Amino acid sequence: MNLRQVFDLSLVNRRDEVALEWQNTEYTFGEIDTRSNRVANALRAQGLKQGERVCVYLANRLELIDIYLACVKLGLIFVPINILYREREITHILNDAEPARYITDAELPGLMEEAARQSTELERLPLEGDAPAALVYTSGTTGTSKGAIITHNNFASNAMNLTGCWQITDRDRFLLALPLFHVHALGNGLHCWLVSGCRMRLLERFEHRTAVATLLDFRPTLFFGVPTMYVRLLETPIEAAREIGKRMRLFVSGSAPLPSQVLEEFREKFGHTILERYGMTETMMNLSNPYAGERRPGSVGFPLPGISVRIDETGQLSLRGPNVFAGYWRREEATREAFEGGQIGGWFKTGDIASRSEDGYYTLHGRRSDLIISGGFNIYPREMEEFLAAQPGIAEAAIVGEPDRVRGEVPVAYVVLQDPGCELKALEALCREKFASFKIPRRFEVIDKLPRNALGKVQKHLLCRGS
Ligand code: MLC
Ligand code: AMP
Repeated sequence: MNLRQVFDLSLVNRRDEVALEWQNTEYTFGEIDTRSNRVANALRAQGLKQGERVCVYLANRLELIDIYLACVKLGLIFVPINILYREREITHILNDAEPARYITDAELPGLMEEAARQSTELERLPLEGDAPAALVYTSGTTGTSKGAIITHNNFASNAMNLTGCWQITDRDRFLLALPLFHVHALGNGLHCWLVSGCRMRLLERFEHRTAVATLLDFRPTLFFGVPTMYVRLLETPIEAAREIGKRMRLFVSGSAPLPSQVLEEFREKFGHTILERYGMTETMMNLSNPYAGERRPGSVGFPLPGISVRIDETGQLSLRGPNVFAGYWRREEATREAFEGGQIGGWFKTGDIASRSEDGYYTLHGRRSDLIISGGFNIYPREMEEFLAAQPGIAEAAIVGEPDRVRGEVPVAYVVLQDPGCELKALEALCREKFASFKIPRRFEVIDKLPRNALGKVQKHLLCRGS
C-alpha cells in the first residue's frame, strides 16, 4: 500500500472529526484531505511528475502538511530542509536533490493562491509502497550531508509499529512541537497522527517560556520530545506539573540520550515515567522501552516488532527490518558502506555502540564517529573543522562536544593559529553567517597544537576544558 491508502483510514473514514489545531483554528480530516488535493492539483498543473523532488524550507505550519500530503498523493519526493540552515548548507541540498520545485516563505502565497482555484478531487495513483516518499538529509562522517531515501513502506511500518506499541488511538490529544524537517516530527509525529486519527495541535516550535501554558491549555494525552525539552519542563511549577501529568497518557523521549537523573526528576514532578526510544533518520524507530512494562532509565528498551538487531564484536549495533531506508540519494558508495555485504536489505550499520542486558534491554554507549548531538540537532565536527581550517590565519581546528545540562552537548572549537593576530570574534561572526545556529562553537580556545596519536589522529578526549 502507498501512504495515501494508509492515511485514507483517517482522512476518508472520519471526515468530520477534528484533526488539527493550528493557530487557534480547527481543521477536520476532510478539510486536511481536500486542502492537499488542491495543492496536489496545483503542483500537477505546474507540470510536476512522479519521482521529482520538492524541496521545502518552511517552519512548522499548516501548509507544510498540505504540501507533504500533496507529494504523497502525486508520488513526488518531499525534501524538507532544516530552517536553521544557512545559504551554504541549503545550496548543498538543492544541488544534490535537484528539485523541480523549491518552496520557501516567498513561494508559498503564490502556490496557495493557485491551489485555491483547483478542484478538491484527485484521482488515485497506482503507487507501490516501495516508492520513495521523502529524502531526509542527514550529515555524514565525511562532513557533507546525504539524502536518506525513505519510502512509503518505511513511513507506514514505522507509524504502525508506534501506534500499536504506544497504544495511540483516536482518543489521544497529541501536542507536536518538534520541527517537521526531521524524522522525529515527520516520521513519528505526523504519521502517528494520521494513522491513529487522533487530534493534533501543531506548534511552530517548542518555546520553553510558553510550553507550560500550552500544555495546560491543550491538555494533551501524548507528547513527543527531545531530552532538552524535558530538561526545560523540569522548571515547571509543581501544581502545573501535577495538572499536566493528570491528563497525560504518555511522554516519549528520543533523538539523544535522556539522562537518568532527568527521567527521575521528571517522574517525581509530573508523575510519569518518560518512555525512551531510539531511532535514526535512515531507519526511523528501532528500539523502544515497553509501554506496558518496566521503562528502564538509561536504556532504550527492545527492538520494535519486525526489527532484528545484532551487535558485532566492536559493539556496533546493526539492524534489519521494514523501517530501513532505501539507500542514500545518488551515493552508491556511501550506500554500499552503510550495509553489511554492500547490499540494501542487508544489515544496516547504525554506527551506534550498544549492549544488551540478560533480560533483553538494550543500552546505547555512544557512537563510533565523533557526532555531537545538541538539543537533538546533529553536528558532525568535520564540517566546521574543515571550514575553520580553510580560513586565513588558522592552521588547524578541532570541534569537541562538551557536556551541557540543557542541550546535552555543545560544540567547542580548539584552534591552532597561523597568525597570532587572528580575530576570534570575527571568526565566530563568520561561522554565524554561514552555519545553522546550533553548530556555532560555544567557545573558541586557542592552543599551540592539536594532540595527536602515533597515527596522526587527533585525540579529542584530551581536548576538554582545563586539559
Ligand atoms: C531551535 N532554534 C530554533 C528552533 N529550534 N529556531 C527556530 N525554529 C526552531 N524550531 C534555535 C534558537 O533560535 C536558538 O538559537 C537555539 O536554537 C536554542 O533555542 P532556545 O529557545 O534556547 O531553545 P531550547 O530551549 O534550548 O530548545 C531547543 C529545542 C531545539 C529543543 C527547541 O533544539 C529543537 O527543536 N530540537 C529538536 C531537534 C529534532 O527534532 N531532532 C530530531 C532529529 S531526528 P541561538 O542562535 O540563540 O542559539 C533523529 C532521529 C530520532 O534524531 O531518533 O528521532
Ligand atoms: P539522526 O542522524 O539525526 O537521525 O540521529 C540519529 C542518532 O541519534 C542515532 O544514531 C543515535 O546516535 C542518536 N539517538 C537517537 N535516539 C537516541 C536515544 N534515545 N539515546 C541515545 N542516542 C539516540
